[in-house]
Amino acid sequence: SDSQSQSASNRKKVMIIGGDGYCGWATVLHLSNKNYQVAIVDNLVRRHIDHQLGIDSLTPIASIHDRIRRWKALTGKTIELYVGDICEFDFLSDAFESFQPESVVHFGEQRSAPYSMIDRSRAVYTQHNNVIGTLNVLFAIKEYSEECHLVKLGTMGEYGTPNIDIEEGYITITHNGRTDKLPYPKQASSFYHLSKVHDSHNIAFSCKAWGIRATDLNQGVVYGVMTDETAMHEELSNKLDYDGVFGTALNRFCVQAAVGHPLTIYGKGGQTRGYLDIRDTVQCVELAIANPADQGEFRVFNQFTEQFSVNDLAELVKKAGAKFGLDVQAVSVPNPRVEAEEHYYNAKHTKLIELGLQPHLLSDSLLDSLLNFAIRYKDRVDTTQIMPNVSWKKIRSKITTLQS
Ligand code: NAD
Ligand code: USQ
Repeated sequence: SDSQSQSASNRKKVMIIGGDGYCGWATVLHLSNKNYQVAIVDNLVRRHIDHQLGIDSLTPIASIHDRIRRWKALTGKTIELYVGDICEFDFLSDAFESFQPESVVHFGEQRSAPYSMIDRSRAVYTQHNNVIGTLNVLFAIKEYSEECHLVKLGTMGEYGTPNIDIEEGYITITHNGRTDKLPYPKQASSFYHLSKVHDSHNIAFSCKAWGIRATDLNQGVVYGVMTDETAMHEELSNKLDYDGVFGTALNRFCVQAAVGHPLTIYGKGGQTRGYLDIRDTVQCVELAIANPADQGEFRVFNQFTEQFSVNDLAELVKKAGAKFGLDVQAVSVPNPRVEAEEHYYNAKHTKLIELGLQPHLLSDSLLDSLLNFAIRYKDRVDTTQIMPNVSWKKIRSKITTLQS
């Protein structure tokens, strides 16, 4: 009816690039549930990479088409789908012209540090995919909708681990008697993390040169699997990576505990990072969209809720496991990465809280539910995929096959 199409056109239109991925899928459903009009742009390359490497999510996940059909059947809400590669500008510009987004949330990158360190071809793929994809998004915004707010997923890893406090994007420095507010120094430690630094520079320049608006969300490591929406039906389940290439620290430790594999602490385990629950990822993105940057502004938020060292996480998972009768052991394995294993770390993260973020801090109950999930699906775990098999120092220009 007219009133229905009227209300549809009043609803805010959000394009979610990478909407078939871990953070993206949870965000798609959350925003659709909040009555945003949502379109997914994704070339499904992550599913393809998983096939190539022989890895799989802990949880079974439905195809993108089944996911969208199930959501429609349960809620009556439509999610539009554009399958294609944002590195192809013709495809991306067609999607922009057709959907006319008011915000674009950009999750669509190769996001594994180990993957980017396998060999030259994966390093080049990662930087090409991420840097050119983001450049194309910037050009699409300039060409089709200069008002459109870019919400870009960056990473806390852009800053590295400096021996001073980490600020949110900018630092005020006094040098030889003069003072300026400058971009916070970047010291990323993989070709993946560096791709995000290059993106940040390209976005900052485009905001200045063309007057477009952007928010860089420097996200910490995400943990958890369920959100209110993905819990509604099996076919809406999110994926959970636990393998040595795409799996991240706390998620991996819960799966390792469930299958009786010693927790894999790399080196001394003092590596400290910012972490957040996937339920806060979706909240933060919603807050960024609802409170857009000004025209010409390049805004940076540090998106995490708590800091932990790898050793802290291992202790927490050991304790939680004991409640399930699991005898969780931890081992130090030779660190495959080049990174500081004992260091100062104190990163600001107040801007999203000021906008209204209500954090889900890591609690016993979350660890219990994540462990429960891992135990429920433990027969799906391929234990040969758990140990890390990508070495920062052994990277070669020759094509490398990963043998487990
Ligand atoms: P993911 O691999 O699960 O999802 C990424 C999605 O982007 C996939 O569905 C993939 O098919 C798609 N994609 C990749 N390249 C594309 C291209 N050229 N065109 C179209 N689609 C493309 O990753 P994730 O864990 O959901 O991460 C999403 C974003 O959040 C990434 O930018 C990542 O760097 C960032 N991030 C993730 C974490 C984390 O812990 N998972 C932490 C901090 C930041
Ligand atoms: N680590 C272990 N044991 C493991 C796995 C990891 O000790 O089994 C250590 C790593 O050496 C590292 C830390 O834990 O010091 C975090 O590693 P991770 O694999 O959990 O996360 P990382 O490689 O940093 O990448 C992940 C996402 C990436 C995102 C980043 C946010 O894959 O997309 O950008 O988290 S951040 O760490 O803040 O840069």
